[in-house]
Amino acid sequence: MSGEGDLRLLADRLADAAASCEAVLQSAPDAIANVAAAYRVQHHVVDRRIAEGDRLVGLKLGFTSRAKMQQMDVDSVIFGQLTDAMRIPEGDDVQLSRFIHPRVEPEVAFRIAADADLDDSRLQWVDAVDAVAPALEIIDSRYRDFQFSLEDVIADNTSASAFAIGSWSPLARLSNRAVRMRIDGRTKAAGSTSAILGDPLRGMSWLKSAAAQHRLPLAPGDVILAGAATAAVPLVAGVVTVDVADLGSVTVRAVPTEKTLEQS
Ligand code: OOG
Ligand code: MG
Repeated sequence: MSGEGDLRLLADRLADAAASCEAVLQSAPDAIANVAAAYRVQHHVVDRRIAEGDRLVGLKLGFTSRAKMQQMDVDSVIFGQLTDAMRIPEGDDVQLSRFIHPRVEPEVAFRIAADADLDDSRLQWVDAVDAVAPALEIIDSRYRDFQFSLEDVIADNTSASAFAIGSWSPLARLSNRAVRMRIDGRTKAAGSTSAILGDPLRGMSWLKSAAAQHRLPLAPGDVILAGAATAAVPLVAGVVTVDVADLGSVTVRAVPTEKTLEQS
């Protein structure tokens, strides 16, 4: 059984791994007793980022598609927390040196309407969404070899590391839109939005019940990443583009870090 102090130590280890880009070993089998304890570690990890200056900007869902569950051998939907420092403006460069062993995956994002009253218990969260956009997520497990248990990955803020969002469109039905991810023009993954819980908007109903159990810090204007439609692929240097049919695309450029030349 882990006390709060032990969970805080685990959180510090994960936060240090992210800051130093050095992977850590998975936690011992009994170190995180259950999913509830794992979310407590996640809250400590995120609280530390906030103490260091980050601002929460939304939530992400994980393992909402069979492709992702099979890839990582995990079979539960989970949530993580997004901060402003993780956001890459559409079209911008992102330095690969920020990450340990990054992977990229195609997603869709929802936006919570500015006038949504999330404290109203009668509100269906699907009704709180006013816009949708193509998105990509860069995940970067802090665990060695990208190997983890369900509790480990929840504690590690669901491998959240960076994300980019394309242009917002008014909310529309999203089932069965073709999704494609390319790096330097070469297709790396292809699928459909139906792979995400049958319809990505279902994730909002899942979040509403998760919010009833956890301290979920969602606010009007925040974004929700609905989870990857396909398995993730290793992120290498190049231009990464995700297209979602009828929604448009989002692009970032992953760049290797220039080595500083020693002056002689
Ligand atoms: C965990 C994050 C899962 C998704 O979209 O399914 C996720 C991982 O695969 O490391 O972000
Ligand atoms: Mg994801």
